[in-house]
Amino acid sequence: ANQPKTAGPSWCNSEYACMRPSPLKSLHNQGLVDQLETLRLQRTLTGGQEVNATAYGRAISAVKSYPRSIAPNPSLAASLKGVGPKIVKLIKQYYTNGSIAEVDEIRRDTSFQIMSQFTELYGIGPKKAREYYSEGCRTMDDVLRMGGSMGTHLHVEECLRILPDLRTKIPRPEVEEIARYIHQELKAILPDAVYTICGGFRRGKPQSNDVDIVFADTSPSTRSQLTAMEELLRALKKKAYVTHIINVTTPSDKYERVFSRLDIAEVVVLPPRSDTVPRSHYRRVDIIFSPLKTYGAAVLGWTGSRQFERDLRRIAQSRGYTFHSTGLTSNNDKTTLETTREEDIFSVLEIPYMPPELRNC
Ligand code: DGT
Ligand code: MG
Repeated sequence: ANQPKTAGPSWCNSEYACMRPSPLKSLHNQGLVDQLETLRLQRTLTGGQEVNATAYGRAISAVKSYPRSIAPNPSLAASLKGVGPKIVKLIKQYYTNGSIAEVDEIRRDTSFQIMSQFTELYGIGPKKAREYYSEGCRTMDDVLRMGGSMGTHLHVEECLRILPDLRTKIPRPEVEEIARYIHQELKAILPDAVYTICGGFRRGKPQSNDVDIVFADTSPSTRSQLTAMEELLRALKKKAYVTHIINVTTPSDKYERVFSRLDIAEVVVLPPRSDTVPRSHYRRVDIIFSPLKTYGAAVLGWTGSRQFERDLRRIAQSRGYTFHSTGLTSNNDKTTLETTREEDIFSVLEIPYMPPELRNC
């Protein structure tokens, strides 16, 4: 059997990030994590380097799960899973000089600043950000006028109007208020609907970029899920709570294999002022409807982090399953297991349950 290396407790040496407890912020090495994050973002935006964004992602995840300070002995970074010699050199540089020279350089670079801002726009990935930049775009305004959009249904002027709000982070009490409001409306359609607020909120982030809410109907319903979603959106629009519907999808639009149905509405809401909402902002909300039978998979799949999800899928494959927010499916007989609770998935895969606050890999 593999002996744990010297880096720390054996679990922090797992090759799967989803098995290593990873807090929101590293208690002892967050300064280093911030520096590596800049390198990862820069590699994502420019692409094609020897040490690419994925490699930095793995290294960041390893450092985040390391429960002690690396400062007294930076050489031990070499024993962390996913940290190669090139990154070890950078880590040593960080602890010797207080920063990584290339990071300082990147942060000063205006093209980097501009392109990373573009990717904050909904629907703009690194490739498009690069394209817009090389076509001469320097502001969000430029991008929108060049045809960059927040979903096809919004006009440029409309995007520009709500964009400053959407770029403002959402505090936790408002996230909860939004979920409560939508659930209240849904109860008129599905009285026995339950919900979980997923995404970064569930992982403990103090502020979120959007709200991800997974709903399930706990009573056998005559109404189809998609009809319920349509009715909900109609009701919310009528009250002017939902102001924009960016997109409504079912998995068949996105994936070839549909395990069980999952309907997603990407919307913009404008919560009215209240005690919890001192000033109204437009907010991005993802409303997800899951069958109760696979509710655990939907909640697990929508909680993230992205690195956590990536490695969870790898573990699932190694055990003969395919994991997706629509369910855990056996690769042998293609049956989708009943996973009403998240715990069901961990137990089938025979891995320890990881609380959401420790899934920030
Ligand atoms: P933020 O930026 O504060 O909203 O942070 P997160 O971590 O909530 O990021 P977000 O909202 O982009 O994604 C939350 C999780 O949901 C993420 O780990 C992956 C998952 N997710 C996001 N988009 C999709 C999607 O279209 N389909 C599925 N199945 N999962 C998604
Ligand atoms: Mg989110």
